[in-house]
Amino acid sequence: MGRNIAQKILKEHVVHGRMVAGKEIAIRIDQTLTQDATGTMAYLQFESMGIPRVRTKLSVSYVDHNTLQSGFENADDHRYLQTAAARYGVHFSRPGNGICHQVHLERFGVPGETLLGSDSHTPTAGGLGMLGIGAGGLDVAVAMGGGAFHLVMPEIINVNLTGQLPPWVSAKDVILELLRIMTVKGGVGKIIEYGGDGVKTLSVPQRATITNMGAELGATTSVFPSDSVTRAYLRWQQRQDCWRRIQASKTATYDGRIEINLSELEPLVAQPHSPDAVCKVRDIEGLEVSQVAIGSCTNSSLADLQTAAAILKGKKVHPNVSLVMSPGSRQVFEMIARSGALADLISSGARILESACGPCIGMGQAPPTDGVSVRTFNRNFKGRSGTASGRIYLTSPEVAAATAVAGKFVDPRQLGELPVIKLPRRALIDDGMIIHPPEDGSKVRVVRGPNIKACPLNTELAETIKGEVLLKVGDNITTDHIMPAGAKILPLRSNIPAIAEYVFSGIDPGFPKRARDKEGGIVVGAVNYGQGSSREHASLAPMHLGVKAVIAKSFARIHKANLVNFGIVPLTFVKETDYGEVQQDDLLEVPGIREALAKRKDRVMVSNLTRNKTFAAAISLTPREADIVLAGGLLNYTRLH
Ligand code: MIC
Ligand code: SF4
Repeated sequence: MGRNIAQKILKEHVVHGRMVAGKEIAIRIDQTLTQDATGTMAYLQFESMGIPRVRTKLSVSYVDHNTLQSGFENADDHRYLQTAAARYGVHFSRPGNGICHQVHLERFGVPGETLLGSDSHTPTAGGLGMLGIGAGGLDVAVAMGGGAFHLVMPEIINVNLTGQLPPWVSAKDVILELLRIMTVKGGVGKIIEYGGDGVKTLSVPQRATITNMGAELGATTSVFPSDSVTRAYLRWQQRQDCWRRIQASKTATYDGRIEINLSELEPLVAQPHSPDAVCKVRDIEGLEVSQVAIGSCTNSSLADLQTAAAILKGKKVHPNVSLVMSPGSRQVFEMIARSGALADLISSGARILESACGPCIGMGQAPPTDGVSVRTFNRNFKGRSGTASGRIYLTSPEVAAATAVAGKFVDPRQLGELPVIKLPRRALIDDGMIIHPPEDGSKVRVVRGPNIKACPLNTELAETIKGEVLLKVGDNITTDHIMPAGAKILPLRSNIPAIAEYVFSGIDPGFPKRARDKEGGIVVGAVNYGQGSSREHASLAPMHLGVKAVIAKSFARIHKANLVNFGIVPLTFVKETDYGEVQQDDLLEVPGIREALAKRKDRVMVSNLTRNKTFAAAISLTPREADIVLAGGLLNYTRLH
């Protein structure tokens, strides 16, 4: 039987286990990427392993998130990252060079290779036929040290694309349609593999928009074939040497199939506060907006920005709208500057930001109170923009640009012909903002600022867990809820005791104090607990506050792995109705949890001492994961093994 693309790439990299959906496998990692908000912890963890130099084919450290330097913290982190990169053999992409995923696609991604990144949107590289997977910083640190990456073999879902996108309809609408069909939890435990006749009509940046936002499906990764379009893109980037054809065999099989006819799509929008709350733009036409933001790793390719500029050319941004634009990379920035598109954007009244994540992670540009903000980004979780009452809508650059002029939602198809944009024959290649590590970095002094504190360690798992329910939350709680980001909190990413003071701050500001007063406890979650960002701080900081276990209806993949990595026990309700029986402040006890994990049991009984009831909780951990939790996390486990 022939293999599909995901199986072909995995097969070449698997070092342990059988590729059977649901079973644990370990894969060799060719490349890693880190960004500054997760990178400092990742390199601190790498340093604690005592390995002199990275053992990957290529590792890149990007600075793109924490670029607002309102205090010394971010600047110190950048200096730490730069010196650590030189010391340990990592390429360093300087601040201003662009968003990790966009730059990686342009300059480093290789079809058929594996990429592990400490950022959930690492699957962007799937647009090139690369297998990019997001993970916590500690998993990336292990991969940098040459260790394999362990994951549960996902199911592989084929999305069959037919037809061709009509004018004004874009790649963003393809992934929004898939989010509408599958929801934000529909991709958990799955790889989304694109195929069909429609694929050849999509450019690599368009494919990358789609694979980027596959993260919002909860998917392990998403991947496109590597075909002649991929080769043309790599040639454009003067990197054709790394191209190889990767296509699914004719006889390949899949665990599921979804059909999307590109010709039938129309402009779509994700409404507040979830990327899967998708409707047609025409259904909300006329809704007034106060901000439009074009950029982020989802939609800031050259074609995206040229298109937005062409729509805005000769027009002025509506008086009630603030339009901001952040290019995805310095390559794109310089190219729109040279083509004149930047001048058109400036003349329309757009506020030009640097080439970085910016408003996407709440680094400035918070919308006004109750404001409607239309963004070409990938996440619209409540509060992520920095304004609790802000209402964030996710759209394509076409819809965003048209809306910026109108001051209200418009279906851009009414605007007549889509302006034709022309891309230059060659991309502008200048890697001058990427610092290559020296051959021998052993003499480089790694510089740590005062805000950089060591990564805390957990203790071995106790025989029994006993503690109060510190908080009970509902479905689809994101890691932005657990460990918020934004301009104020992100600078504390290298300082766990300080950042821990903000755990759950958007939902329940009293959480850290309560956790400390009660000497820790348990968190109760519902469906898809921990979706979104890969930030391991969403488990490290609760661990620091004494959280011992999270009992939920189900977990998002990366967050569950991060809980395991820091020795917090993830348990799931066997009977979902038991969720209703537990309330905040209830005193719970899980006797014999240590023995249950050691004996590989698949369930434990939890006693609710407050209500005099018991319920069953499932333990769905691989033997390796169980051992990691027993040891009190992956760092302790690695020392023992
Ligand atoms: C995000 O989009 O939420 C981030 C910020 O890029 C995160 C990483 C982080 O929290 O630093 C992600 O997607 O993993
Ligand atoms: Fe940056 Fe936003 Fe992309 Fe995360 S989703 S990497 S914050 S641009």
